[in-house]
Amino acid sequence: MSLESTLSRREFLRGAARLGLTALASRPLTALAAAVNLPFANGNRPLVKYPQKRPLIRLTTRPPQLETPFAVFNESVLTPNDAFFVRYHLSELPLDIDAETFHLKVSGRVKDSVEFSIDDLKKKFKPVETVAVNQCSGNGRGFFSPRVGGGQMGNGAMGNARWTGARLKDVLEAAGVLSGALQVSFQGLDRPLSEKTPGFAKALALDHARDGEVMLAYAMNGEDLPFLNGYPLRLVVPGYYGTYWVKHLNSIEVLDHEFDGYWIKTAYRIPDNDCACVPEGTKTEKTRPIGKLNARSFITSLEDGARVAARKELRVGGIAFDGGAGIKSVAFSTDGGNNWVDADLGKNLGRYSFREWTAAFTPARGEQKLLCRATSNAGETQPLKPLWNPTGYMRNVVETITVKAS
Ligand SMILES: Nc1nc2c(c(=O)[nH]1)N[C@H]1C(S)=C(S)[C@@H](COP(=O)(O)O)O[C@H]1N2
Ligand SMILES: [Mo]
Repeated sequence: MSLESTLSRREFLRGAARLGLTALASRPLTALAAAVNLPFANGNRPLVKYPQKRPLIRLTTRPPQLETPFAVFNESVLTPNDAFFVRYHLSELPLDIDAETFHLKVSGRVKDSVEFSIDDLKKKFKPVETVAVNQCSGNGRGFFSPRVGGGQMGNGAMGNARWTGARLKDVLEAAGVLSGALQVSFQGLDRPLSEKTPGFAKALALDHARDGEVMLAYAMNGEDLPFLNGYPLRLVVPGYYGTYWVKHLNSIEVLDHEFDGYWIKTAYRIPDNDCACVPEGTKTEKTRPIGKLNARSFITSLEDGARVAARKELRVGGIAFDGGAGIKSVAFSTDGGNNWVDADLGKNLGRYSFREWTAAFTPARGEQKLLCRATSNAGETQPLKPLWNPTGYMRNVVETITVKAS
């Protein structure tokens, strides 16, 4: 039941106008002359300005899929809302959302089916805040070799924000979860173009849903969520890949059985082994649903190919994160990985956040290969060679950039 299909085109446009999103409802968006070249085959992408967003790297138009230009990650440890990446699977976006009439419905194995407005969620439940990384499972897929199908993204399908909302635990408690409940499913208001495509729904185990950390977020970095990041309400699942962070969330159902929707049963699955990987070019036999983020780190203060002054000390900076153990250390190498030093870690914004790091570097004349490698408090570290899987998920190889000193 798509809301849009029950509305006339005129009403639809009126709704979009209210949100200032007519540019999304009609076709042409201000295509800027600018473009970027992601460093892999067919990596040429336009930089396009969408409502509430600065120019971002466009992967697809319908639905809009936008990647954050990598330099943004050097701007601030919290990714600005207007630069935060955008990922959708379905084409029909709920441009007619009205925060005044919007309701989140909680139903299924509960004492009472209940509905909450955004105002209810703000007033009836204690607001909580978490800084957490939202990263797409396919972040960096464009670098897979051999190449794999799916959105060919660079490393800009991630972002770190301060999320504010109600604890899912508290909202489930208010509805009264009944015995026999096993999982909780979530669906948003976006819809497929064709009835044959399954709506975007995900599920979590009941214990996970009630862990006190999973959140119904109505604010991001102190402001309403941008429309394209799930306005007016989204699920935030700290430490887990973005696929679980359902946007435009209006329906929660408590299930007495295991959820068997397409987006968990068929899509977003990884090889069921320790590395979530298989030999290059092979298929996956046994799979499980994707789960927590693995450890990653990036140099953000210098671009690959940057020119630096020789024999002058500079500080190299970057970010690191993992699935919630928190970052213990970041090792930094300036000689292609032969020698490593411990970087200095920046302020700790919580174990789900980007952690900034810096390290001193005095370049010798010529080319230098700079690497960084995060280790989590759980002892997890990044592989020196990329791990491969046929869906292009969970890339976390140690990244290398080359700088030229003269
Ligand atoms: N309703 C809805 N929620 C969704 C999706 C979607 O297609 N529809 N995509 C998911 C995926 S795969 C990712 S990576 C994140 C991206 O969040 P963002 O667009 O706010 O960056 O949203 C998730 N939530
Ligand atoms: Mo994703």
